[in-house]
Amino acid sequence: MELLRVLWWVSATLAASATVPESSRFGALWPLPRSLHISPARLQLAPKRFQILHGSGSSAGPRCSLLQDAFRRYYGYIFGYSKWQNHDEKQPLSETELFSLQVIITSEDSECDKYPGVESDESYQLQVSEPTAVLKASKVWGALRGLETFSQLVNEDDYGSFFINESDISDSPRFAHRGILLDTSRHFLPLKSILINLDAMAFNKFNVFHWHIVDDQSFPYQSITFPELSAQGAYSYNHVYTPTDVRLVIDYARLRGIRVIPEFDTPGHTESWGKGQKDFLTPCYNGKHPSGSYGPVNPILNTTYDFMLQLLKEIRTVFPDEYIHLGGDEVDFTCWRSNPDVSEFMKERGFSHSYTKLESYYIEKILDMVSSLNKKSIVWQEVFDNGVQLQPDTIVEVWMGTLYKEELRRVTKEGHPAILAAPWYLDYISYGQDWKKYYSVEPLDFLGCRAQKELVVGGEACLWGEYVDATNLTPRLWPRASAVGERLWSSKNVTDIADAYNRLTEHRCRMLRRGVAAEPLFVGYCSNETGDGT
Ligand SMILES: *[C@@H]1O[C@H](CO)[C@@H](O)[C@H](O)[C@H]1NC(C)=O
Ligand SMILES: *[C@@H]1O[C@H](CO)[C@@H](O)[C@H](O)[C@H]1NC(C)=O
Ligand SMILES: *[C@@H]1O[C@H](CO)[C@@H](O)[C@H](O)[C@H]1NC(C)=O
Ligand SMILES: CC(=O)N[C@H]1CO[C@H](CO)[C@@H](O)[C@@H]1O
Repeated sequence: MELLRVLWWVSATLAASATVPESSRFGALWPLPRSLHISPARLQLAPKRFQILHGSGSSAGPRCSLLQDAFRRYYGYIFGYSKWQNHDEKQPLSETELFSLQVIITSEDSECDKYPGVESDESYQLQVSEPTAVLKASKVWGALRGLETFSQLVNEDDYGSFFINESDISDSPRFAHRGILLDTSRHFLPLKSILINLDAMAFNKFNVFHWHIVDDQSFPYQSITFPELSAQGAYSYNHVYTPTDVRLVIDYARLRGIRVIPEFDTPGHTESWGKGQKDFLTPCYNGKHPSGSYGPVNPILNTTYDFMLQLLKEIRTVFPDEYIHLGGDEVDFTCWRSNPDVSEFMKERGFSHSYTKLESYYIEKILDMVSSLNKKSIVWQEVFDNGVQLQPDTIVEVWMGTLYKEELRRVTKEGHPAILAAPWYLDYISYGQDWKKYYSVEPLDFLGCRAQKELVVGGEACLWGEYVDATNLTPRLWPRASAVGERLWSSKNVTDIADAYNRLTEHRCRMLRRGVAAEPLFVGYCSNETGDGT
């Protein structure tokens, strides 16, 4: 107790003495755009008159429902929370007025009806000056990011008037892959929680939902081909994602420029699969006899591969993304070692006693299946560490502990793309402002040449679900993940913690206003608050 008090006093004193840096006057932009000029000229917006619309010359017209939907949504974020919503709007505006935001998609193919991918262009230019602001983007994905930025520039004063400064912004992400991992196996997450977090992801310019959908504890994915997997493997018949649910998540994400990458983790982490798929798991032995318990996927049976091919064929059609995450982490060899049939199989193939060779044998087959289905794979780092023959474009996700810089060096030296997750395991919680730790990571701070650095496609904040369900998911994730969001979007030199603190504090209040129950960074309150956290 005493120690906590001291800690509190120290951090309170530090926070109070931090000077407010110049750039915090730029409003609460989060993540900070690449290039930003804000003028002192202030324009007023009248909610009843202001419009977000397609600009002339845009390749996306009113038929682009993705943008129509976004215009409605952002109009709501900008004006919808005003406590003055119904006050008399006839009062004359005292200042120069901004009448509209025109959104112009410049390239011939707006990609309005497509799904976002790792190559998607998210860049945009935003010019705010009277009488109309112009948002230009090559594709709809950049327009979505620019709408978010525009909405963050608008401020409401005490009397319910809305203002924006004349500004000139040019922006694009530093990394292409900016992900959030949610785990729906350790605890089932209701659809509503997933959707709210997709909203929050868009507010922070994240673009990948890594859906760790199944694991040892439960199998909530309802397969069309193998309905028994969830019928037997889910926590209950209520705890499943039907094909309609999955469709909804993918569509909701697409409208926000977010990719959905499902993870079907094998050969470990598969206990729940065994309930609905006979002979899929390895029977463990106690001496000469089966012990009744089961281990990882049984890699010695042909039926295993027949099943996996059928399942992957379904996954390929259900999830439109170019990538499937195949897991491959933390395979426990104890059960394989106990099983005499496995030993026999290994002897026949000359694996001697190398269980990593057996694991590789399995994973290489699965990787080949995925590429024969014209998809690409992501795997956890052990797959690379164990010397599995990867496809050249297989992405390695680096997650283990403190030696991640060395791992990034080795993965990229072999020419593989990498995603960094190790410093961003948000399920680890502690006292204080751990967002600063996440914020201070520099993903490219490892030994390697330029070509190696270019292989780092991005990173992910991971919220594993052992201690997380719908009650605490959102506050545990936000705004801690926002720190990762800015690190992956903004320029390398955006590292001023005091400035970030000021902007993030306001950004968190904005998330609250928009219905995301983000926890506080530290002491204080949110002004202009209408929802929780008043
Ligand atoms: C925005 O405009 C107001 C009013 O003119 C001014 O006080 C403020 O400094 C401007 N903000 C920036 C970042 O220039
Ligand atoms: C499994 O498949 C291999 C190769 O296709 C074949 O040679 C082998 O006989 C099959 N084993 C069984 C038990 O069917
Ligand atoms: C970061 O670097 C860019 C380009 O060198 C520069 O324009 C920008 O002002 C810098 N930003 C910060 C926050 O130092
Ligand atoms: C975001 C927002 O509307 N902020 C306003 C909250 O209220 C204060 C005054 O109490 C204004 O200065 C802010 O602009």
